[in-house]
Amino acid sequence: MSGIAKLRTQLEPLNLNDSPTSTMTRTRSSSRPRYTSSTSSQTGRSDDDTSSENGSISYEVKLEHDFANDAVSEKPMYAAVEGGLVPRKMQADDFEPLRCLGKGTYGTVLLVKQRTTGRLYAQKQFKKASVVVKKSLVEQTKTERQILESVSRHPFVVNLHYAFQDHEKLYLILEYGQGGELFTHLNTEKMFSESTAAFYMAEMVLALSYLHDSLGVVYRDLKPENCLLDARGHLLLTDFGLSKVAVGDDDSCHSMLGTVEYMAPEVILGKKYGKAVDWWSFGALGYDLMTGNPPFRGANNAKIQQNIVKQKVLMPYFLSLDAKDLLSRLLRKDPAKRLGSRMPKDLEIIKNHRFFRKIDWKKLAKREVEPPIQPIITDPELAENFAPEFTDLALSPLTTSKDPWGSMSPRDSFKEDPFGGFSFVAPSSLLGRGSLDFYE
Ligand code: ISQ
Repeated sequence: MSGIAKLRTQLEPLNLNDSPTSTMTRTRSSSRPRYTSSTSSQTGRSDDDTSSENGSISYEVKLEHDFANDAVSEKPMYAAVEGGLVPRKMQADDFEPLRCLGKGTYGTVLLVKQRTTGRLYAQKQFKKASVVVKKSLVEQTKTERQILESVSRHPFVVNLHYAFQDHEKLYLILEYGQGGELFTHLNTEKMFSESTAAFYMAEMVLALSYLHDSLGVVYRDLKPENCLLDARGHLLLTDFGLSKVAVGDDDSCHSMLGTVEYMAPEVILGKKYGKAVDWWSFGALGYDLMTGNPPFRGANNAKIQQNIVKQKVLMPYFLSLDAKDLLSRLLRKDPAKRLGSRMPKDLEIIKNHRFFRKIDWKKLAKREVEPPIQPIITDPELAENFAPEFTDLALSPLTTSKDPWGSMSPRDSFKEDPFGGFSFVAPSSLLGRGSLDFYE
């Protein structure tokens, strides 16, 4: 059975519905201005489009039904009661908040310590109040959880360990990318050498092609901020809030989401689009890594979008012919002519491109290639590789308080709850990184 067919079999019982999703505006401190899309314009849809009133689309997974994919088994915690131990689900108080790692429109990412084990995780939390008011966020959260559940075993994708909720919030307990954002390291160095860029791009190729070919996921939000490094300096893709499982055979989507600078022309034009959008973003990201800037810039979103659609990409003189060749093939405005649009053939062309000539793909897949940047970590609890503007923030009492509704019966507290059943436990085999057998 193909990857997509398998995923579809897993998703069908979940009753996938079309429903509106939100657009995203992200703020981020940076020495370089970055703009994000908050528009949702749509044109050029076809009959197979699953569109909604505001033109945005997504596939909603109804979480009233608990979901555990093939790789997942419930592994309950135990609560002491008179006469013995009873199983109970993970809850926020099982994790001690240590610091803030980042904040976005949809919530906060905290560094937390599991009280029973001392293990460190990144906790992504979503306030349910805001989520419920803006219904579309429900879908975004579900999409993120759904995708994370499926992709957790990939060596270059942030691992989801637990997902649960209390009355107030939804929680994703994720692998902690101790090395911080690739973006932070790029800002420090201004631009990377071609061999450094080739390493990160190569790990991205493996993660992206896995998402596309095995899971049918269009990442859609590939940019430096979403590329974390683990403690050894290997890539970890994160932030699947904008990713989507392409359920249709034709592999096309129509919603307008994502970060403007890395957005493919067909997305901007509201045309039907598919996985080739990620190969454009991959090219734009590669350009950014090697030059210090994305390929198309402008004073505002509209100007950037106009440049992406119309402007010829300029290649700085210092790029090698190999880099220029690869980038210009990835940054073709016509998706049909773009490298990456004809898989699996194009994957081989990419991997065999002279730009990647020093990459040993087999070793890379096993994380056996030494990363070019070894993050400096004196104490993982200090989160030294994250921005002080976040890590120095005082944790709010709300963040650290116990759930006042925690003692309620599950039936009462989950009544009419759009996130009903939002809980997930990765099997213990996933709690370490032991799954490097993807490409053997
Ligand atoms: C994991 N580690 C650090 C930061 C993160 C941000 C978002 C998602 C996962 C993360």
